[in-house]
This record gives sequence, structure tokens and C-alpha cells, in this order.
Amino acid sequence: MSTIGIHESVGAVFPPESLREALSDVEADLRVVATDDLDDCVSLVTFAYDERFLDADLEWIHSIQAGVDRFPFEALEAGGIALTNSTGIHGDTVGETTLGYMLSFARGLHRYRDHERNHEWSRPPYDRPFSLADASVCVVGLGTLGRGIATRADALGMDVAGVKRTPTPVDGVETVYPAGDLETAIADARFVALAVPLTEETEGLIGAAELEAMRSDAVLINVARGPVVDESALVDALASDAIGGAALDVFETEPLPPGSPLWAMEDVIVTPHVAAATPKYHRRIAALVRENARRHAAGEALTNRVV
Ligand code: NDP
Ligand code: 7N6
Repeated sequence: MSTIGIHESVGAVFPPESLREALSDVEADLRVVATDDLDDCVSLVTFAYDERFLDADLEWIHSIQAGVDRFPFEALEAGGIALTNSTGIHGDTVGETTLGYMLSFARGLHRYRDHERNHEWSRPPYDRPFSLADASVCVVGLGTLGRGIATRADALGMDVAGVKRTPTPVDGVETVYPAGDLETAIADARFVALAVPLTEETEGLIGAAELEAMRSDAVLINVARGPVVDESALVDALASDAIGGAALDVFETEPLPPGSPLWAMEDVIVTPHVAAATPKYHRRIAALVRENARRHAAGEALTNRVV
């Protein structure tokens, strides 16, 4: 029987033992392992990447994240190690978190919560609150996350546009723009929601020029990866009121350093990379690993294969 290692780093998201139990029906030895204890592992389910993985006898690594930007694709390929990711499981959670950000900005909830701390009964100017039914969102990246956001925004009556590499129609999205038309796509949107993977093409996708192209009351939402946005250009745009606000789940450096100006900005919502959190996370990972463990044992092509 082959051994599937559950790397202890998954503990950043769920108890490693919970995944082992959820996979107890799989015909393999399942062990919670540390990096220096991979000897008999053929497969590894992991959150972190360590270059010592390359020296073990691994055939297949599964990332418990959709984002695999921390993994060295070429070295894995050269080492004959397959890499699979966890795309496909975050549409509802990240969709709901993003709707929560948009509702907060539309109805002003984050500001009332701030006032509540000071026991302050403070009503907003007449023209500040608005309805999402009258608002527009441009979703940049229309895969699992983007569709999860777009269908929910559409259900609330929002005007939904989106951007993807191949601009094929997407349910709930009125206009789908190709990646090259990003500036046009985001120019009229009240909300711009980023849901792309971090790649060479998307690093710094939103910089000074794109922030300048956005409406002065626009809110930037980043549930993708920190480096997709030029964070210092974002801080400048927020400080100079070039845009209206931001809701950020991901940052160039995580945890967000205590000295970041983003913490103190009234119209910035900071969440600690939890947009996808759910107590069912380990079960969703188990379903992906169970299917690929079967395929791996049968010599079939793996799903969600990246390398
Ligand atoms: P998918 O692979 O399902 O979707 C990615 C989408 O991005 C596709 O629509 C793709 O276009 C589009 N895209 C890729 N490159 C570009 C580009 N240069 N310009 C415009 N669009 C582009 O991924 P997921 O939706 O599952 O996840 C996306 C990313 O979100 C992950 O890689 C991860 O980094 C992050 N993430 C963050 C989470 C969090 O907790 N905050 C949770 C889960 C994911 P096309 O369809 O044309 O190929
Ligand atoms: C763990 C975060 C991803 O890329 O970053 C996210 O899948 C997951 C809850």
C-alpha cells in the first residue's frame, strides 16, 4: 500500500488529523508528516512548499490552495513530480465574502462598527449609502472565484462585467472583456474584484495607471493574491482619494505588517486571508485527494493538474 503524507503545514488551515480521518476510506497509508520525515511517502498533501520536497521520492504533491504561486513549476517538472491544486472549491465562500465587502461599502456597515466602538450615534451624509441593485462590479478573473462572485452579484441585481484571458460568455456576466481590455473594463465599475491567479502576467496587474483609470468612488477588492496589486500605488490612490476604498484579503506581505497605512484607513477593510474559510475545508480537500489518489493508483490522468 502506498503512503500519502499529510504535511503538518496544513495545520495553518485545518487540523491535519481531520483530513486523515476524512480520508480513512482511501486505500493508502495516511500519515501526518514533517519535512524531514517523507521517506516512504509517494504523495504529499501540503500547504507549504519546501525545496527538500524535491529530494524525497514523491510522485505527486497536492496543494490545499488553489493558488500555487509558491511552487517551482520547472523544478517539479524536472524532478518528475506532478502538482495538483485545489481550484473548484472556493466559489461559495469567497463569493459570500466578496458580497459581504460590497454590502458593507454600500450600506456603510464598517463605518457604523467603527463608530459603535466610541458609542457614537453618527448618521451618514444623505448621499453616501447606496444600493447594490444600482451598482456595478467588474470581476477580473472568471474561474471558480470569479463565477462565485458574479452569480451572487447578479442575483442582487448588480450590473456585472468581467475579464478573462479567453473572453467566452459566463453566466450572470453581461460583458466579458479580454485581458487586454482591462482598463476599459474597470473604468466604469463601482467595484473591481480581483480573482486571478498570481502569474508573471498578473503580477502588478493593478498599478498606478489602472487605479487612475478607475472611478473616484470605486472600491478595489482583492481576494486573489497580494502582488496582483502594486500595494504602494494603492496606498497612494487611497490617501489621495483617487479611489473610494478597498477590501483586501491578501497582501504583498502576510501577515500585513503592523506599520502598514492600510490598517488605519477608514474605507479599507482588512481581512486576514480568510475569504475562503469554512469548517468544511478539510472535507473539500479530502474529496479532491480521494479522487486523485484513485486516479494515481490506476495510472489515470490527475484532475486539477498544474505540473
Ligand atoms: P481558476 O483557475 O478557476 O480561475 C482563474 C481565472 O483567472 C480564469 O477565468 C482565467 O481566465 C483568469 N485569468 C488568468 N490569467 C489572467 C489574466 N492575465 N488576465 C485576466 N484573467 C486571467 O482559479 P480560482 O478562481 O480557483 O482561483 C483564482 C486565484 O484566487 C487562485 O490562484 C488564488 O491565488 C486565489 N484564491 C484566493 C483565495 C482566498 O482565500 N483569498 C481562495 C482561493 C483562491 P480564463 O478563464 O480565460 O483561463
Ligand atoms: C486557505 C486559503 C487558495 O489559494 O489562498 C487560498 O486556495 C486558500 C483557506
